[in-house]
Amino acid sequence: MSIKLPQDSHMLTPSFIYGVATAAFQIEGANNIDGRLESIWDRFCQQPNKVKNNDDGSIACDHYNLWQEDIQLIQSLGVDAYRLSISWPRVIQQDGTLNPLGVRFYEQILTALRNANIKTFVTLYHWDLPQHLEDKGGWLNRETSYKFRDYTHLITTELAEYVDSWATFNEPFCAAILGYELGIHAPGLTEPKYGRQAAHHILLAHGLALPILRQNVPNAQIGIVLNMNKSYAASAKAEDLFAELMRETLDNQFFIEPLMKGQYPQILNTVAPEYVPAMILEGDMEIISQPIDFLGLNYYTCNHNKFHTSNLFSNVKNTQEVEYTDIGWEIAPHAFEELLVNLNKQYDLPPLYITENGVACADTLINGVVDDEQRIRYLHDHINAVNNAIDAGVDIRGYFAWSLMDNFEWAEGYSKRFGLVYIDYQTQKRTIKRSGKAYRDFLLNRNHIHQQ
Ligand code: IFM
Repeated sequence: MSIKLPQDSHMLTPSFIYGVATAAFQIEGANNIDGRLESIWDRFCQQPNKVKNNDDGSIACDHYNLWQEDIQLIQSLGVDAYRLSISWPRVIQQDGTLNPLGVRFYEQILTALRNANIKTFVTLYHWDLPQHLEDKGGWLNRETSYKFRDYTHLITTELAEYVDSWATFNEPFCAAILGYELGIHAPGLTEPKYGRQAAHHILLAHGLALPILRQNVPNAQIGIVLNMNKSYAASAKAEDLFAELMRETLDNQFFIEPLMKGQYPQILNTVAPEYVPAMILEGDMEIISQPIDFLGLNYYTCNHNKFHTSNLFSNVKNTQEVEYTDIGWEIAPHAFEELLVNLNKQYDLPPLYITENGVACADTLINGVVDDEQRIRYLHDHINAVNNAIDAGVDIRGYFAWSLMDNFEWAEGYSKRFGLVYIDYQTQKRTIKRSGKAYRDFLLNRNHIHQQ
């Protein structure tokens, strides 16, 4: 099994960017070294049974110490770009000033990537809010949006010269709804109204950071990353079609519509006003909807929805026989293509990057080999889904596999493996899986095609 595209695919031209992605908390470890402050995920992990096996991020992939080896790994995969995130609590001290040791860590990584001719896609917030800000209300407190703007100003002033692309946030849906409404993620709050208010403040923070980024990094691309799954109705019954609409509205449109059109989905005002953020100040929507250079999209799976009287929808399994991943997510590349084509019809989109796509497999290392055939098929099928969407007119400029290496999978701890590289958490030994080699060979092959 290998990863292949049609010979005439636009995705084989040199301008299309391929990368691998990670996030700070998931790989770095060293969470109390060199002045790094506590984050909401450190605190969440300390609470019993919030994270599978009570795992935490104190060591993770020890990337804080092994970053040089990891950059060599990235290089050996032959990718064009690396997407990473900056840990806010590592680079900003309690008094709001920069932590030089934290800044130095990222400076070294970004310099090494530059020297290796690898483009850098940096995310400013991948869920690790400093705990001291959570203690003052976190994303429920409007003040946090201004703190994010200040952090953006300080860190982009320092790192401007090293970064090609800046994303303000990764997956506001997860940070706000999983963290403040469903309690599955840090900080673990479960008040129904909290999720949408936290989401509003995150989107506001994104908007407040944009002029700062325009000023500090005028030559970089600036955007935000949203996660989207494709929603389907469980049946053709009107009530299930309504459930599908509400799932799509609350999970996807709620986040993209403010960015693109400066409004939350109007249907919520009549059908589910409890999902409209309670505190929106005059001017907020204009701040949120300022132009961006790119939109990052993370795609993994689809969902099927049945009407539910109190929750509007409930998740059910597909009635067709389909394949699932080790984390229980349906594999649905056709849904990826549909999602992209639909979004392109709905909005006047900026260029898109697929900033994450990947699969959790029950990988095992046997005699030095991880034979992850399912992951190779997944990558092949999803890269081809992107190709079909491009053929249908969607402007997509890049694709990042999630993830470079196995890492801390949030509430699932280390039990789920998404990497192209296997991590032995006892020894920290890295082993490139068969999928990593297939991705590398696909990229090598692409280079040969355009050298001919
Ligand atoms: O590991 C996460 C990542 O941090 C955000 N997007 C989804 C991935 C897989 O769950």
